Amino acid sequence: MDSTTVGLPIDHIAVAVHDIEESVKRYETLLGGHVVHRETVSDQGVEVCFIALDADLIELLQPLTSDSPVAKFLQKRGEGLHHIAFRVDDIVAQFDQIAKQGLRILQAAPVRGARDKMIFFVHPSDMGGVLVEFCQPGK
Ligand code: CMX
Repeated sequence: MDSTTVGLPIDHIAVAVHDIEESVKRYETLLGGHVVHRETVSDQGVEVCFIALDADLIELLQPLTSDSPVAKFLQKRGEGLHHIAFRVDDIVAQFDQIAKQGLRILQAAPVRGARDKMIFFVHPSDMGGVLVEFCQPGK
């Protein structure tokens, strides 16, 4: 491993948008990205679309209902960076480690998210204003 490669890898960066179709066009036309996955994640109240750009993934999030967390975010702050997701090998170990540090975790235990990953979120007020997701890829 390169000695400069330390810490958890970023799995994806998520952007909250009003209109996923419009945003997809922007990422495809201006940045050369292409759609690799679309899904409705009802438990999180979002329609998601993953766009591959080189080796990185952008997740576009469009709210399904007006009372979902992403709808609330859009009402308050408008479109923009919503969260950064870090990939881990063992989501339960990561959950326990973060819980031990007393950070505000938004789920009682890891839950199933998009692409069959197990995920949990840490509140932005405990992470310097950035909503952070940890995710473990599905088998
Ligand atoms: N990034 C940074 N700050 C955020 C934020 C975000 N995504 N969402 C909310 N905040 C800030 C608000 O601006 C507000 O700050 P101030 O107190 O300074 O005004 C504060 O957090 C509280 O915000 P709120 O509007 O009162 O919202 P809630 O506390 O009710 O909810 C949060 C915030 C993070 C707990 C909620 O959005 C949540 O549970 N998020 C996790 C789930 C989620 O976002 N799911 C969608 C994506 C799922 C997926 O990728 O599949």
